Amino acid sequence: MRNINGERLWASLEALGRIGAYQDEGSGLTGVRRLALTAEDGEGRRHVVEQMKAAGLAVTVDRIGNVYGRRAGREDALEPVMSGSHLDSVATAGRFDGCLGVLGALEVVKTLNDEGTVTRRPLVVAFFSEEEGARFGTDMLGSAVATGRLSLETAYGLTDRAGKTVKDELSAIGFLGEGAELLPAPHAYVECHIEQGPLLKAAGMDVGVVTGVQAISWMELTLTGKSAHAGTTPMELRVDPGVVASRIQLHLREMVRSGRYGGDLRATMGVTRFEPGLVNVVPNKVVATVDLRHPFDAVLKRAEAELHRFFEAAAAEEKVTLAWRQTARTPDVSFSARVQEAVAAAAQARGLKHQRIVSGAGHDCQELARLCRAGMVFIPGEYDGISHNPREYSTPKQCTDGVNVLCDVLVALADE
Ligand code: HGY
Ligand code: MN
Ligand code: MN
Repeated sequence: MRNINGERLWASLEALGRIGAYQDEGSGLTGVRRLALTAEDGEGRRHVVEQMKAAGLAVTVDRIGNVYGRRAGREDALEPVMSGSHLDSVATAGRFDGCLGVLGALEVVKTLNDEGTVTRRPLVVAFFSEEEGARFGTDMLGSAVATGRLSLETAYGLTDRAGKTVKDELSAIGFLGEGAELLPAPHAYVECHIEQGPLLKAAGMDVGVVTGVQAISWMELTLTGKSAHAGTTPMELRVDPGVVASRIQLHLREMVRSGRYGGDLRATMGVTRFEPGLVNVVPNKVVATVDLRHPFDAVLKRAEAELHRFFEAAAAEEKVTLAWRQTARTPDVSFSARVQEAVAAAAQARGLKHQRIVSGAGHDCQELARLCRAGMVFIPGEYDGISHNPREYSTPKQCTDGVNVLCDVLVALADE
């Protein structure tokens, strides 16, 4: 049984974590901020590309900035086995989300290089653009384009809050590649990722065998009212979009608590931007986002329908104009039973405690699952598995265990 080099993996996570590092005022911790296609993301990408090349991989960049590092197989014409994740982060990130999947796959390659093993099939290490959706508004952007769910034109036209487009920002960081964006189906795809939640650690597990991903719905609402003086304007004369945003927020909590959608509906209003955003001015505009998730798409659809009815009615009652758009929408996805079995068998063989788990977070793997047999290896996180936060932390042993299992699964699939 081969073992990856855990110290080398950990050092690579720490080195990448220094790119885009920032001092988080709230926690006093050092976080990571590498929003997609920013200069920091560009620096992180170049850092990993250098390591891919140093590991002997042939690197290509496609037209949406996805990067693939290919390692030849004994029968090099066969479809490759692919593994990877993303390097972009939210604005208040840790150093494991996405990075463990990319650097873990690279560590598998380095381990195979060290022992001179060449797998039957080629191996490809990948990272995809804007997985988080935190800057351009829709998640799994690069992998959605690579697998045909979103068109390149749609992706190129997405803009950030400053009106900068994906295409221009790809060009600005030097990752507007020439490779065809539609990915030929790999033989299989496996991604190692932190759980980003409390379940595995609480259950005393070393590894999560991921069965799939829950359904996700993102909406962006623009509520327009009438700006006015906060002191002189009588309440009955106001048209206040802030009131509608607050009513929607409270209704989300009522929907969750009502039990109408079982106990698994998750609802988040992550963004509320008030304009002009001044203490003594009734806002004239509020931009708000809603993130709704549920393990079953049919139930999420019912929740969406109720929410749409509610925010239309609340806006009308408050005489506020409502415009809204769907910014991300993915159904629940099930992962390959074959890959799940391989993950479970590898964990078992290593004496690692493991259990099945549904992913609460979206991942590039759910896009690849439309192309080929796909699955994920989760590792537990400390501090209740907190993520999208500088406190995100998994131990060197947890990372090594996860990447060892990843290695076993990739080699098994690549020798099929
Ligand atoms: O939002 C998500 O679930 C993922 O982190 N992009
Ligand atoms: Mn992630
Ligand atoms: Mn994330």
